[in-house]
Formats: sequence, structure tokens, C-alpha cells
Amino acid sequence: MRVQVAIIGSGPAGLLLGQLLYRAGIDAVVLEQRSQDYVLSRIRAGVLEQVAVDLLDEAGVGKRMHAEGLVHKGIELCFSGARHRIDLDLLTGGKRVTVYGQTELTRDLMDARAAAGLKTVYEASDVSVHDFDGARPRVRYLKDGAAFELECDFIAGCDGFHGVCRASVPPEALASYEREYPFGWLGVLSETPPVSHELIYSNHERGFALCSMRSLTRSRYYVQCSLDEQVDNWSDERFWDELRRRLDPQAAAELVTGPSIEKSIAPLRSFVAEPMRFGRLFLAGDAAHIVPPTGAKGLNLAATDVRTLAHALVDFYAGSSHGIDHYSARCLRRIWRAERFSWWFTGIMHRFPDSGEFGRKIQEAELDYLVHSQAASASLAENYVGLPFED
Ligand code: RFL
Ligand code: PHB
Repeated sequence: MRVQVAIIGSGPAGLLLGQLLYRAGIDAVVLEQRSQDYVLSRIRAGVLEQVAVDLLDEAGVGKRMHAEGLVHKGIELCFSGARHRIDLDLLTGGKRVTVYGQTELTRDLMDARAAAGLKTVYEASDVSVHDFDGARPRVRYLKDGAAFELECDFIAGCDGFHGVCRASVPPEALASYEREYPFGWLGVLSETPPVSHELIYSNHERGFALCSMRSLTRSRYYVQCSLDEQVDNWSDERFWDELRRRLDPQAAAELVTGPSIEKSIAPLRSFVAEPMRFGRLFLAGDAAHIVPPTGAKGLNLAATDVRTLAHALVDFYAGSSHGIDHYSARCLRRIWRAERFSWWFTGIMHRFPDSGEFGRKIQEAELDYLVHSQAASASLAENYVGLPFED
């Protein structure tokens, strides 16, 4: 079979790219190693920057997000037992973020793909990518025990951090930069009203905590935990007790608890692979970079990568290779800024086992400065809502 673009991975990056290409008249097939239900069961991101919201509109899938998403004009930082509001709207001249779950966004993209009759192969195993250094790349895979081959013009590696695409690039052609953090996040989803109408990021001596949400009746909470922690050791009661202890007295008193719907642990990592293009193979989203979730940037970066890639491919089919030639450099500039922000925000909000008393005092001073200086608050706000997109 022949197709213009073979997309590996049906996460937000792959599905959004497929939708943008479809609207531009470019045909693409999506190959996904997991089942559709499995992809939809992964609970991940929750915060969309305006640039991601605009992109979903451009892709024609924004209707439910606008109806059900929650527009937030601020976030709260909690430390030393008190909460401080960062007015995103005021500090950025009217910019906001939209709280809308990655699961919902993925479902909207899957529905749009199905409605347009576009091909997605779920449970494709042994996916392998070939000849992307030449003009005729190929992708091989197995489905229900039968072998298939796709011939294509381009391969889009949207297959996440553990995918096959980045791993297929000769190691000498790739530079990677990485930082692992000495803790993870234990997350709980529950059918309970959020403790506050805005997100609360809390730095507490017992560790970081985050109060987020998916809707007015569904909450998402996280607590910093050690890397060797096991989910099974965390009963719902233990989780709620720990979360309560890391919040200010008012939030602790108002927290509504209930049975968890999902509970999982994610390690925190910063990672960038450069470049993001090898001949006719392009990496996008988590396949090329990872940020710790503190800054809520992962999904947003995946969205801006595929925006750049979709526009570059449209330009290519219109006769210009300028976009594909500059894809990597364009993306990496935005990525490194988001890496910096996510690393910095992680650093000031978490407890590090080896920072010592001096480190702790510096962290306190930084948080104090952050919420009392207009310049420092504005810097946090402009990064949180997303830096302007430069084409
Ligand atoms: P994904 O979502 O990992 O999708 C990759 C897909 O590729 C498939 N795949 C393969 N398919 C075929 N063959 C192979 N060999 C394959 N190998 C893998 C996988 O099954 C999968 O379906 O990557 P993508 O599309 O780049 O999207 C990235 C985002 O998912 C990720 O950046 C965010 O979830 C990160 N993130 C957050 N981002 C935000 O912007 N805002 C947030 O609030 C936010 N919160 C979070 C997060 C990530 C978290 N975790 C669990 C890491 C909170 C958490 C806890
Ligand atoms: C989430 O709702 O899952 C979420 C929100 C903000 C973050 C990270 C995760 O910074």
C-alpha cells in the first residue's frame, strides 16, 4: 500500500497531525501498537495553552473542548501554609489556559478520524521503519499475524518516549540531553468536586502536591513520592491523608474525598533528542522530548511540533522544502524554552533529598520573591500560558 505520510503512534501528536494533514488534502495512515481502549484509558495531561486550543480549532475538533473545557485565568501557589494567586490573565494581558483532559481530546480526534473514514491500524505489532534516508521510506508491521508494508513519502515518529522511531535513528546521528529527578508523582483521579476552582501547586516539607481537575465534578490530584514507591501501598485513605497534610488549612478542610477511579505513579524526567529530522523521518512530541509535568507543557509541545510539521508538509507538496528543512530548528527553540521553564518550576516546587538547609532557604526566598514581585510573577505567568508562537 502507498500513502503520503505514515504516522507512527495514535497519541495526541499522531492523531492531531493526521487531522491537520487530512484537512490539507494529504493522505496519512496511523499505526498504533495498542488498542483504542488502552490509548483512551491513559490519564495524562489536563492543561491546554491557547496555541493548542487554536490548533484544535484549526483541525476542526474544538467544539466539545469549548463546550466542556474550563477556562482558567489564574493558578495558586501554596507554601509556608498560605496560598498566593498568580493572575495569569492580568499578568499576560488577557491570556488564559483551558483545562480539558488529554483523554477527551484524544477521543475527539479519534471520533473525527472515524467520521472522515480515515485509516488507523490499532494493535499493529512489530512496527519497523526503513529507508528514511532515501526518497522512498517504508514501514512494516504485523496485524492479526499478517505482515504488511506501507510505502510512503514521509514517516512521522509520533510514538512517544519508548517508541521505535527515535530508536531506529543511527545513534551517532543523534544527541540527547537528559535529567532524571529523584522522585515521581503519584496521581489519583476521583469523581469528586475540585477543592478549588483553580489549580493549586503546593510546596510542602512533606513534598510537592498538585490539585487539578477534569471537570466541575471530577478531580485530579498528585503528590510527590519516592521513586521506589508502589501504587499498591497507597490506599485511597492514605493518599487523601497525605494530600491534606500538604495543603493550607482551608484547602485541607474543604477537600472532598471519594473512591479513586485511577491511581498511578509517573517518574519525572527532562529529555531532548536533537535533531528531530533524519532524511524523511520526523520526530514529534514525546518521541523527541520529555518535560516533567510540573509546567504542564508536554501535550502543548506535542501540539506545536505537529503544527510546524503539518505546515512544513503542506509547503513541501506545494513545491517548497523550506519548512521541512527548518522543522527541527524551529521546534527545538520552543522546546528548549519549555524545558527550561519545566525544569525551573519543578526545582522550586519539589523537595529534593540532597538540597540541604541552604537549598531549602533559597527555595523559600525564591517563592517569596516569585509571588511578591510583579516581574517574577509575570515571568511565571507568560511561560505558564505559553510563549508566543514564532513561525
Ligand atoms: P504519547 O501520548 O505517548 O503517544 C505515543 C503513542 O505511540 C504509541 N507507540 C507505538 N505505536 C506503534 N508502534 C510502536 N513501536 C509504538 N511505540 C509507542 C503509544 O502506544 C502511544 O499511543 O505521545 P505524544 O502523542 O507525543 O503526546 C505527548 C503527551 O502524551 C505528553 O507529553 C503529556 O501527557 C505530558 N503531560 C502533560 N502535558 C501537558 O501539556 N499538560 C499537562 O497537564 C500534562 N500532565 C503529562 C501530565 C504526563 C504525565 N505522565 C503520566 C507522564 C501529567 C502526567 C502525570
Ligand atoms: C493534570 O491535570 O493532570 C495536570 C495539571 C497541571 C500540571 C500537570 C498535570 O502541571
